[in-house]
Amino acid sequence: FLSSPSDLGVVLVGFSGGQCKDGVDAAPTALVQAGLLDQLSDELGYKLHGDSEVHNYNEMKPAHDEPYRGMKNPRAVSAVTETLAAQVYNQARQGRMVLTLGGDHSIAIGTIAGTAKAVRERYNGREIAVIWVDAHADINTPETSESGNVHGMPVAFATGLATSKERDIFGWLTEDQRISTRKLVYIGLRDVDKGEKKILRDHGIRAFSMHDIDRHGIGRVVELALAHIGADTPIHLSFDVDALDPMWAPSTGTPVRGGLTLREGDYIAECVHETGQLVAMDLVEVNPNLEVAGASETVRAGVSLVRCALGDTLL
Ligand code: NNH
Ligand code: MN
Ligand code: MN
Ligand code: MN
Repeated sequence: FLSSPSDLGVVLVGFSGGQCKDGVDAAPTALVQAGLLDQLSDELGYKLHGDSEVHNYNEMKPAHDEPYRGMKNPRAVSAVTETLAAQVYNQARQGRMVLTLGGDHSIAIGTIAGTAKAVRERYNGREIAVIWVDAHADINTPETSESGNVHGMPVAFATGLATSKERDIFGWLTEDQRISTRKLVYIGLRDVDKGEKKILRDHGIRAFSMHDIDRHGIGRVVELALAHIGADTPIHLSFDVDALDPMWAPSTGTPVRGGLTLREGDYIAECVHETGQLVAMDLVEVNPNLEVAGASETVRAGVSLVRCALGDTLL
């Protein structure tokens, strides 16, 4: 699905408005300083396009931004993700793989919108699949959310389970930017809200929890997840670093114990790469300001996940 497999569109998103903890906006800088982009070009042979500087999207502050349907910072998150959707679209439409470094997970409203639209245009109407690797399902609607944090809602907006008529509060999202719940698959879930469980059940959404990984092993789970998507579908991989156990990724806003080992995370990324179907990846929720002792470990884990998804091999 990529016309130029060695061209990579890079989008660096310094943004924390989808949740309440400062610092997640510093992740792209930390990942770049750890050498990620240099490694992608020098070791993995990618030609990099797009951002060489981090966008400080926290500066995109609307004059007023009171909560709407319980959502916090709704206009700010909407404006940032709308801008991002265009950025990702402009890279993806040229047949480039797109790597987005967040930022909190609300940014996936924009990245998925950009990928979905570009792939539809390039491949006459073809839909993308999304593999969402996360401790959380991020499929709350504004009405089911207990926190009001938009980073717990991106999948609801991306699938159209949540919609809005306010143009400046996600009303800009159009049908060609959305994905189907049938082409969505989760890996790593272990902290799913009550309302989210009902949504997953009601819509028959394919989800592999940590329980499934314990029972079947990561090898079988990834095999089943990819089989659900099918061999002919472009894949957007949205990787929340909190899918990893806090042992490997302590510096994140909402760590949940009992998660993936770093090798299991890397294995998922490696297998997605092997399909040849990967068109976009997000790496989100690295927060170097939290658990400062573990920040460099968390950044290293993030670097490793991206390298694996982009084709680093062990042998
Ligand atoms: N489900 C909770 C919420 O809606 C927590 C979401 N937190 C995340 N998601 N880090 O990945 O706010
Ligand atoms: Mn730019
Ligand atoms: Mn998430
Ligand atoms: Mn999460």
